[in-house]
Amino acid sequence: MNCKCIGCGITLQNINKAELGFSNNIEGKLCERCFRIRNYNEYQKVDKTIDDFYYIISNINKTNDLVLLVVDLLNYSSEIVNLVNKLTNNILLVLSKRDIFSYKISDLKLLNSISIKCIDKIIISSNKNYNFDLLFEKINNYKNSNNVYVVGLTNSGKSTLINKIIYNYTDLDMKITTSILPSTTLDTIKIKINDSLNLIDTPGIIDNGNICNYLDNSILKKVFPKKEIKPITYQIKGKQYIYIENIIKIECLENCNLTFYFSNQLKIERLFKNVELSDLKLISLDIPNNSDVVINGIGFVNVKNKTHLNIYTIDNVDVFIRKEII
Ligand SMILES: Nc1nc2c(ncn2[C@@H]2O[C@H](COP(=O)(O)OP(=O)(O)OP(=O)(O)O)[C@@H](O)[C@H]2O)c(=O)[nH]1
Ligand SMILES: [Mg+2]
Repeated sequence: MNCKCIGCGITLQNINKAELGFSNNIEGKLCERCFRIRNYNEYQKVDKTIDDFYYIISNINKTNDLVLLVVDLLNYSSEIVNLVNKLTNNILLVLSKRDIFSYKISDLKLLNSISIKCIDKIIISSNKNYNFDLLFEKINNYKNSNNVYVVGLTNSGKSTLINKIIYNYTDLDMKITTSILPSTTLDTIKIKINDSLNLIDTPGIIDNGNICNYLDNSILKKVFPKKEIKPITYQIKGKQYIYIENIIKIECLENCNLTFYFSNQLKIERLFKNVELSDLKLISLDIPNNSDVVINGIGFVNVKNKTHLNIYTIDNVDVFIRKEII
């Protein structure tokens, strides 16, 4: 019988150390990759494609089961809309990582910033165990059968959410592997929460426009906010440049106020001089009043008064304007 890794769902094998799922002991519970993430914080990137994921979605569509769609507000992109359009099941929208936004901003405001077709929505924080009783109640109210799928983009916090439900509402002594790297969960993992509820974790969909796909582990560690983001405002006078690590440069050509909602671990610098950064592409944007400029996967810049910005970032990364959410 094929045994699956309880950390990431991959089928265990003891033949090829270089292949996914390797474990010396295939009757054991964890593959070597999960063991290394958990014990040494050693991350091995995995190349997955969107097709691997849509195969799972087509199987979910064959059921009538409830889907929890987990969305991280720092990573809300058109890929989520594509995903929703492909799903035929009832969706309970779960906005994750509430803790990274100040509690002065109301839940309602954050919830209203996303409009997708769903039967209900809720905002939670797994780190702070925020709103889990209500989430659990909603899951039980809306489920059509014993099975409930947990889907979303990579890194949206699906596995961490399931771990919190295991911790809060079961006596199970187990955890799914979680990490800062995209594609931590590699295949479906079915967890029996009680006699009438199984939660099924799924591999996250890869969003090619997300900057995290193109960053080294050292920067990735700083990209994900571990606590509340303290926004930083710059009053720009004349021509100035803002640098975020060496991965984003913003050229401001006129007076404006820019407020940055990025992890405070990232180095954000304002300079009067232009430093050439190789391999970054230019995106030139005319920004209307009260807008956010979203740099997919890392954060957004709030702009109150209309202005023009030249944004340089890594090729393939989505940069787009939306109506401000805060
Ligand atoms: N601040 C904060 N971080 C969180 C929260 N939930 C998850 N994270 C972090 O988000 C990252 C991704 O979490 P995972 O649970 O592995 O995400 P996932 O959706 O299962 O990712 P894949 O398996 O790759 O699809 C980890 O670094 C988590 O610690 C939360 O409530 N607050
Ligand atoms: Mg996962």
